Amino acid sequence: MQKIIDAISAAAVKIKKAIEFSDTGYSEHINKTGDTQLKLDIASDLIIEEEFAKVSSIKSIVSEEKDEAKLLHANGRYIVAYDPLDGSSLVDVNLSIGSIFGIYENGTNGSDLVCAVYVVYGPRVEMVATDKEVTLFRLNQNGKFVKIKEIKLNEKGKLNATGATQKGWAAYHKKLIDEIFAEGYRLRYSGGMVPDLHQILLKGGGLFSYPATTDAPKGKLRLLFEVFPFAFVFEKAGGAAVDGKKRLLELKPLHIHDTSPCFFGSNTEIKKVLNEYAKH
Ligand code: AHM
Ligand code: MG
Repeated sequence: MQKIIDAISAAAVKIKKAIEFSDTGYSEHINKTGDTQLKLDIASDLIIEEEFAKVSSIKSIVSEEKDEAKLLHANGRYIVAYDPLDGSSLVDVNLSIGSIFGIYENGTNGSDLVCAVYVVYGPRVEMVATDKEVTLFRLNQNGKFVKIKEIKLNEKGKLNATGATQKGWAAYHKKLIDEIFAEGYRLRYSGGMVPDLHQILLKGGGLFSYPATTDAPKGKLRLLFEVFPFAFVFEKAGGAAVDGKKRLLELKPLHIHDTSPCFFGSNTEIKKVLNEYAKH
């Protein structure tokens, strides 16, 4: 496992350079989810694939930017699913973006996840990885990630990150969000799930929601490379992650690019979600 985390660290240093200095324009390719890929999405995907190709324990990779899973080492043990550059459409406005990795064994159901890692490219580059605990690392001036601290969520937070187009929200979702704001929560939403969730984790808690909408009844965020890894991080940090009715990590995708409505947060906020959604 450490070799996989080292490969992610090496890829992150290269991706950070690509973000800073290479072309931020669009390519002519459209990925499986229907997004036109940025040249940076493709470059980041290749950087990660090159690093993972050196790690013999990785059997196959599944990328948001590839239509199909790709075999790397037939005798490998792990399947690594990743979003090479999540939130990449925010590069042109110079907001923070990230890379997300789920490391699975035997299959790619939520219950097969054994480790989750993400990297935030912000004013500083940080990496969060799960072991028994959730650990925050920061890139130092020598190009090495050094441990900063363990991340633990409080039982209740103060932030409310509300995703998806509001005109497509169900009335009961709007009621839930309005009630949370009425309790005094502050809005925090950049449109990049990595920095938005990182903020909730580091500021002690709150709620991030990306619900089903009328135009996207199964939500937008992808189970394998976005939803499951963050569900794993939130649970390990003492919080919770649900689809409205049940634990996200109990879901079994039928296809590698499947999506789900998702809610990540500290326990108090997730209980509110479950209570409201149980009525519908
Ligand atoms: P991407 O993988 O194409 O970058 O899309 C995922 C991003 C998430 O980072 C973010 O939470 C979400 O899309 C924002 O979507 P919206 O603009 O609909 O709120
Ligand atoms: Mg993404």
